[in-house]
Amino acid sequence: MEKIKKIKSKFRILLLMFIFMSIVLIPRYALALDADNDGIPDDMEGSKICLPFGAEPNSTLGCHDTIPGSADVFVILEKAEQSLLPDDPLSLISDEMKGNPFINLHIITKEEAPDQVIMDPVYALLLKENTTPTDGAVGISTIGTPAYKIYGYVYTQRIIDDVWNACANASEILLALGSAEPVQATPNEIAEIYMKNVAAHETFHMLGRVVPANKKVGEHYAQQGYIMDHHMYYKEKKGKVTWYITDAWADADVPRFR
Ligand SMILES: [Ca+2]
Ligand SMILES: [Ca+2]
Ligand SMILES: [Zn+2]
Repeated sequence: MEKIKKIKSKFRILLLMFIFMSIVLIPRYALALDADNDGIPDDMEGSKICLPFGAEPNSTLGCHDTIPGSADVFVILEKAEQSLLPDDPLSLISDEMKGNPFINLHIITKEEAPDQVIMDPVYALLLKENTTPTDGAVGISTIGTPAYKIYGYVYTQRIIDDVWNACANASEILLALGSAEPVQATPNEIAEIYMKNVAAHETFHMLGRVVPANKKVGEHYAQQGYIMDHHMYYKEKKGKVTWYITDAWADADVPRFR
């Protein structure tokens, strides 16, 4: 009797150890496969992803270099038929984040990622241009990660109308970019950087970036000078209209993938 008990308890210890190891060791091993946390496994980093996923290299569609240690972010930019977007609408991401180890931006076409799929479980973010002119938000998107299929909008005509309406009776028009001193600018120049700001802002919402909410005005308040917590505003004084538009990123502007 005594002997059987002993064997049973040894077996129980072994069983518990096995369960413990399954819980603790296996997930750790799985997580270690994607060191830069962009959904692309380590053993594929540094090589090309050819789209649609699995397409032969040198196919008519694109192959994209991935970078180990840098988040590879894929964005489908869906312009309106009569697009009002400036050239390179995502330049605030590609310029400002250059040298930042976190972002390697891939702007791709719908044909390259039908259904937004890059590779399971990585999706391209879908940023659409909407030229609806009536009042409303200048940008909207789902807060998420590339692990989900999500999309957002930038409302280009509303942005242009915003700027032109504000400047309609101005004797002088100025633009203060980031923390720089205001300089003279045209409404078109202001609308262009405004659209780039909104495109970058919505893209980063789709990467899970939010700022801590302010008690009174929520997440979009103009005070820190960062793209993610700033809506554009202007001041008018004796006919002089000054726009304040942010083109800087916060240190914590790190994309989230899971
Ligand atoms: Ca990776
Ligand atoms: Ca990467
Ligand atoms: Zn926002």
